Order: sequence, then structure tokens, then C-alpha cells
Amino acid sequence: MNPTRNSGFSTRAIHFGHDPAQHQGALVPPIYSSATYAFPDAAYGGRCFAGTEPGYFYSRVGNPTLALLEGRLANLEGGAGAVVFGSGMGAISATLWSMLKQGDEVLADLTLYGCTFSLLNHGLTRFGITVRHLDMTDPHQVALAIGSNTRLVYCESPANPNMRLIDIAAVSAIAHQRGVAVVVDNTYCTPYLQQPLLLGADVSLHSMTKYLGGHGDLMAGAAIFADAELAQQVRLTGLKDMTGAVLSAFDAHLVMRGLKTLALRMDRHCNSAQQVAELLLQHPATDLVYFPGLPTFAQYALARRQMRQFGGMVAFELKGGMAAGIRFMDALQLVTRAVSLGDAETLAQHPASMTHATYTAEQRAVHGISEGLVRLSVGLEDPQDILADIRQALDQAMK
Ligand code: 3LM
Repeated sequence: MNPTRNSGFSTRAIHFGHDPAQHQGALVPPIYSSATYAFPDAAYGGRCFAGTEPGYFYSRVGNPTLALLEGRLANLEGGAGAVVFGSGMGAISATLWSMLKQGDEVLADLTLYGCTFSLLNHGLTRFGITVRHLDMTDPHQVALAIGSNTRLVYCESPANPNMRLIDIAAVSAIAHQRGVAVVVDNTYCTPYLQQPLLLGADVSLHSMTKYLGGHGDLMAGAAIFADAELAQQVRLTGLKDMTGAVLSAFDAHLVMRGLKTLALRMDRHCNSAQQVAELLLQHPATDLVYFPGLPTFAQYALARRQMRQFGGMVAFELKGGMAAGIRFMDALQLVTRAVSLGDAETLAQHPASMTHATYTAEQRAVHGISEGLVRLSVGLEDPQDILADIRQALDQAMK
């Protein structure tokens, strides 16, 4: 069976692109570990390099195991093509290096994952690309900011770590009117919760290290494209020549294993995160709670419109600021103190000193990342155990 786009999400995540009958009945797709490929004759190899023969010729450029994953991701997110990478940063850097040239301007939202902020401000700017951050929670700011050199709009929604949302449809409509491309990091949502391309974006990026892999045992990234030609350009320049950030076939296999349970896991992550957010909201130790599924969340209406559910990430501030946040983290017993997200284990981290330490303290203040913020990636343990640990750590933090 090869399901169409009309089949349900999980059916496609499990089956799309693989026919056991073509692989000696193997239910699970084989892992092609080969780096290189034999040519039937020299002319065939030449045609592969010239791009006139579709065959595989070297695994940095294309590999059957990776191609299956790429096809599945494009299908799940309504894309015309996808390219996978050895990490999320590999996907982001290869995409940006391919789409931009000297003299171009990038408009970026205020809040971005720390290494993306660093790539933009310390990487791209060294090569004559201008980066301007603005508050994209107000889409009109984008309309006002677009100038003659603006080539690309970049955002995350929800943003790491403070959960601000961007109205992807509104920003895309504004950018496209002016011929500017829109790139959205969809890592927090996964293709199950949000589909940026269907909302109008040109590229959707993922760290597959997170929910898509889902088990904290691999590093991987993906870029999914509305336009197949752009996908090919990113493959042949950003991946092949500029970054070489190729994914291993073994890790592609693990991502496909993760994809089979993505919807199930996300339902559980979302449900438990909602309970955690509600606990945090009513606990006397907390000051602010950032979770799109709380009616008190400033962008609750947008969250309901744009996301299938509200995700598994929660951020909050304690009344005692950073000192209380550190007391909270050190009191955790079940919840693990670690960066990353989307794993089976619930993880807690402190963005200002960890994932967002690439910003200076002054930049964090401007970019809306407070020093006392604590971030939780709510895992798949029994919700009552997660809640009990968080409750006792909040109690400790107040002492
Ligand atoms: C983290 N984030 O703990 P990789 N885009 C987003 C991300 O959150 C990340 C990436 C891209 C974290 C990693 S911090 C040292 C650990 C929204 C990663 C980059 O290259 O696969 O790590 O993805 O927030």
C-alpha cells in the first residue's frame, strides 16, 4: 500500500513511500549504508554528475534510505520536496547559505534558538549579509521593515524558549506581496501539530533530534520546501558543497522508527504539558507561565487557529527570579536537568545560562528572554509522576 495525501497522518507516517513487495517482503525499509554506488558504465556516471541521470552516485548528495525519509517528510508536511541533514543546525545553515548572497538582508523575529541567533548574527553577518531582528508577533512590523535588499523572513513558532507565536499565514502573505521568502523553524510543533507550508511559508525547518527522532538517541535535521527546485538547490549547494552536513543512513532509519509513533507521542506530550502548565499557573511560587494552551496566554486565539494542539513545551518564571529558578531545578528528582527537548524523559533547563547563552545579557533583555526563565520539555512518563515532582520542586523553590 502506498497511501495518498488523503490517508490519515499516522498511516502516512508509517507507510508512505515503502512497498515491502519491492524489498523481498521486508516490512521495515532496508538501511543502505553505502557511501558510493557502482556505475554500469562510465557514461552513466558522467550523466549522474551532469544531473541528466537520476541515479544515486554518492551518499552526500543522495541515498535511498534518506530519500525515503525525505519523501515521507514532504508528504507529511505538504511539501514538494525535502532534504535531511546531520543536525538541525545543518538544516538551518545549509538552507540559509543556499538562499542568501552578499548584500541580502534577513528579517528575523526577536526570539530564536541560541545557535540560530549565533549563526545569523555571528556567521552570516561576516559574509556581507545584514540581519535585522523585529517583533513579528505584530505582522505589520514585517510590512514596515521590508526593504529593497530584504530576501528572507525567518521565525520560530512557538519560539524557543519563551513560546511567542508568529502568525505564519499573515507574515507569509505580507512577505510574498514583496517577493520575500519565509522560513519557519517548526521544531517545537512537528508536522503533526503545525504545517507552515500550508499556511504559506516557503521552507519549514526541523531539528529531528527532538520530537521526530523522539528518543534522544540521534542528531538529525530536515528542511521541507514548497518548491521542489529550491529543495534541489539546497541539496546541491547547501548540503553537497557548503556544509556537507549529511545524515547517516542508520540515523535516518531511527528517525523513521520515531515517525511511526509521532502522533501518539505528541498527543501524550501535549496532554501532559497542559496539565503541567495548569499546575504551574495555580501554584503560588510562579509569576508567569508561557504555554499556548492556557486561556491566559496572550496569543491563545492564534494558537487555536494555527496549531492542532498546543505542544509539549512549557516555560515559566518564579516569583523569586533566577535564584528561585535554580532552587527549583536543583530540587527536581524525576525530571532531568538537561538541554534538548522532545524526548521520552521530561527535561528542565535554564535558557539564560544554557541554550541561550549565545546572547549577551543585554541582548536577552532586548529579545525577550528573561534571566529567570525555566524551560520544561514535558516527557512521556506517567503524568501524575511528572506533576508530583514539579509540585515538590516548586514547594522547595519557595523556601
Ligand atoms: C535546545 N535546540 O535545547 P540540532 N531549532 C530549534 C532548536 O531548539 C534546536 C535546533 C534548531 C536545543 C538543543 S542546546 C545546545 C540543545 C528550535 C536545538 C538545532 O542541531 O539538531 O541540535 O538542532 O533548545
